Amino acid sequence: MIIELNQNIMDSNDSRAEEIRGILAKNRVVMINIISSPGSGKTSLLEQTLEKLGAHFKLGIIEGDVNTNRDARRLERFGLPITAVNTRGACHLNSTIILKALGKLPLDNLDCIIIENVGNLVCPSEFDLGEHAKIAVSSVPEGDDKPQKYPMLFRQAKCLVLNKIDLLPYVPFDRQVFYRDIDNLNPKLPVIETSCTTGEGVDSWIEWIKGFITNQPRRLNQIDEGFSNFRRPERSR
Ligand SMILES: Nc1nc2c(ncn2[C@@H]2O[C@H](COP(=O)(O)OP(=O)(O)OP(=O)(O)O)[C@@H](O)[C@H]2O)c(=O)[nH]1
Ligand SMILES: [Mg+2]
Repeated sequence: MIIELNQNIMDSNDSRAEEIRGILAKNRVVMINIISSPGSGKTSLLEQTLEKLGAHFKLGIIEGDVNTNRDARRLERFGLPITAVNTRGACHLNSTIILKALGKLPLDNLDCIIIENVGNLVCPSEFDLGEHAKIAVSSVPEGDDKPQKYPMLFRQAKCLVLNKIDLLPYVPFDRQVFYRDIDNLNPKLPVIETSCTTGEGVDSWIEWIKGFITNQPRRLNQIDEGFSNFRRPERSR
C-alpha cells in the first residue's frame, strides 16, 4: 500500500520562520542572513562589519559551520554575543536551528543579529529563516557566471557584495557579463564591490547595512542615532 504525503516539506520550516518573525518583532531586532559559496569572504566581511558597525548598533552573531567552530573563534575578539551552530554535515541552516540559537542570545539587548550561513550557493537560499534580508556575497575568483548558474540567491538577495576585487587584475572576470546577468535577475539589487583584504569598498557596505537596519520599522536601541538621514548609495561599478 502506498500512502501519499502531500504536505509541503517546507511547511514546518515556514511555520517556524513565522514564529521567528514574531520573536524578532517583539524584541525589535533586525536579522540579516549572509549567504555565499565556501570561501567567498563571509567571515572576512563579518570581521570588517563588526569592527565598524559594533560602535553604532548592539550586534549579535549566529555562526553556521558544517564541522568546526573556527569562524566563531575568529570573531570572539569582538566580545559580542555569538552562538556557534555546528550543523554536523548539513549544508544549510534551517528555522529550527535558528529558533534554538535565538534562545541563547540576549534579544532584549540587541539591535541586529547577523547570521553567517553555511558556505553553499544553493541550499541556504531555499530556507526562510524569518530574516529581514538575505545578503549574497560573490567573489571575483569564483567567476562572473555565478548569478546565471545559481539564480535563486541573486533573485532573493536585498544586497549583493562582490568581494575580492583586489584580484581583478589576476583572474578572468568580465564585469559586463556579471552585471548584465544581475540586471536580468534582479534589476534593483544594490551591488557593492569590496576587498576585505585592502578594505576597499567596505565603507559603502557599512553605509548600506546601517541604512537597512535604521530603516526597519522598529524601536532602535542605537548608541549613535546619527544615521536616520542615510541615503542608499548608488551601485558601485
Ligand atoms: N584576495 C582576497 N582574499 C580574501 C578577501 N576576502 C577574503 N579573502 C580570503 O579568502 C579566504 C576565505 O575567506 P573567509 O572569510 O574565510 O570566507 P568564508 O566565506 O567565510 O568561508 P566559509 O565560511 O568556509 O564558507 C581567506 O583566506 C581570506 O583571507 C578579499 O577581499 N581579497
Ligand atoms: Mg566563514
